[in-house]
Amino acid sequence: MTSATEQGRLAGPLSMSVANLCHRLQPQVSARTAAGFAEVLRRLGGPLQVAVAGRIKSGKSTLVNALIGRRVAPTDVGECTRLVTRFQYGTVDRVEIVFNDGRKQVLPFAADGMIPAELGIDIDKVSHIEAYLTNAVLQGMTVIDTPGLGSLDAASVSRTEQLLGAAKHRKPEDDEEENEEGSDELDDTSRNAVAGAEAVLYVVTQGVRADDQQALAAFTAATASREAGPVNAIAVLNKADTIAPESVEGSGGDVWKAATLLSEKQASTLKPRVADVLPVIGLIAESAESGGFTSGDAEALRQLAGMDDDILETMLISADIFTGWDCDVAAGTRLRLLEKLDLFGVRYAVEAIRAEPEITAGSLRRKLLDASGLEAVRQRLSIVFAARADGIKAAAALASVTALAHASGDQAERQRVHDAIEVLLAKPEAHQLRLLEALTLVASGAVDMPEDLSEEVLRVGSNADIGAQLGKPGAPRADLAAHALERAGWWRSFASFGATPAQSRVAHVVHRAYFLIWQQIRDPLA
Ligand SMILES: Nc1nc2c(ncn2[C@@H]2O[C@H](COP(=O)(O)OP(=O)(O)OP(=O)(O)O)[C@@H](O)[C@H]2O)c(=O)[nH]1
Ligand SMILES: [Mg+2]
Repeated sequence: MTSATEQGRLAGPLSMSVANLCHRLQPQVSARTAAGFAEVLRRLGGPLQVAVAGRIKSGKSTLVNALIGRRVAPTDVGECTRLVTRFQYGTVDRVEIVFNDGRKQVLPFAADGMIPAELGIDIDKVSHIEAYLTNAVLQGMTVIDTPGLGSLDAASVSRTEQLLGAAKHRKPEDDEEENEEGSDELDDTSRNAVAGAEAVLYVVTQGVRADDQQALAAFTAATASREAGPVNAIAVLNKADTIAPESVEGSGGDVWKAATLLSEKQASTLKPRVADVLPVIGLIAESAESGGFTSGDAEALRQLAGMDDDILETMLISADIFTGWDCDVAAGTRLRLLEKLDLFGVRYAVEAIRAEPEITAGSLRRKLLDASGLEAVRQRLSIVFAARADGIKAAAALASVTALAHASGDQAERQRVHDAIEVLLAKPEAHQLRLLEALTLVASGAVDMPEDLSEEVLRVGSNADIGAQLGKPGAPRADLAAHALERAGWWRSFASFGATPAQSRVAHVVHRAYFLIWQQIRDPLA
């Protein structure tokens, strides 16, 4: 049975039912599969694991720092940007290097509170880094920083792909030999069951180039097996500050408007792989959220705000002019401002000071945070991921259980696990899992649907709010109920007539979803 401590941390009833399944099966499977199940159980008991993935230098680590609210992940340089780092909640701050052979080495954080940029060890032998922080955000989710996809460094890419679940096979020379049948050593499938991400925050930037497309292809390939879809993947358009608004039609010269328009365009390209694309300025978010922006910075900005407008405009033309110009604010200070806010942030802060000369350093920081778009990303994360953590985690765990059974090579064992999963999925309370599965089949194109029906499945499956599920946000209850009933009937007849067998299976699930929605509207307290 599930232990009390595990139960206390499980995300909800679906995770609970999968945990119970693992416990029941453990004594009936080989030692190695059982060890894999133990890892699945451990992961089920932890917070949702969100990987921040994307092309090299897209600003992943910067965004990780902003989300955690502390500058811990090295940005820009250093060998750590080539490793997967998992930031998770711990009662004592510490860094653990995990080697490919399972060995661990504990390191202190560097003096500046960050993960040391250089580790002084052979990183080819390193599997990943575990960073434990006493940080409230991490109680809700584990944030995984990844090396950039599309980087030239093949080893970094394979580390990320492995994490996202794409790497089915590791290099043959890697410790396969020691993994004899029956040993308790974890094999790759099991390791992925622990380290694999359950949700993805995909970071894109404006310049969609050939290698961006490649990275995206790698991402899609990588996440296909981990079932990324609108349920567990969202994207941000980072570095929104660097967008030239005149290059975006309809922006009216406004950077944020341009970023919003571009995000919408990207959203239609990335659909239905991601739920949403949100513009963000990771750099400003990081500085405002992680203590990077100081009262000294505010003072320097105040000085700049006092300068002649024409001169300041000239300085803000480019980074070189801004730091090279001869003026009262020390060049080193200007360089620091640039590193923390870039030109857009400096201009934004100066305008804020000019509009409100008495503004305090604290309010200025707050204004910068508002301008960064981070709050919207946080909200989206909490709607899309946190609210669905139970379903996402349970689905990921079931996928791992299936993969483990499959990898065992034992036909009887595979059948036993398969049967147990079927029994679980047949229970009424597992309906949400079936809906997630149906949604993923449609989103990934595995089941072909006419476009309007695909959209409907995505809408019903990936929204938490009934109005949004029915495409009628804010409509009166009676309307919602009538609509849900009408659609339930429609999907039931589509399942029986006119659908292919694959479509029919999806249609049955959607019919049931509408029926349950209708029941809930009619009888909200039941
Ligand atoms: N102007 C601007 N620069 C940014 C923004 N976000 C990140 N950067 C800069 O982009 C550079 C790369 O940022 P990182 O966070 O290291 O990017 P990364 O994706 O983690 O890079 P790799 O791990 O090496 O792939 C750094 O110099 C950041 O300061 C942003 O929103 N605006
Ligand atoms: Mg990085």
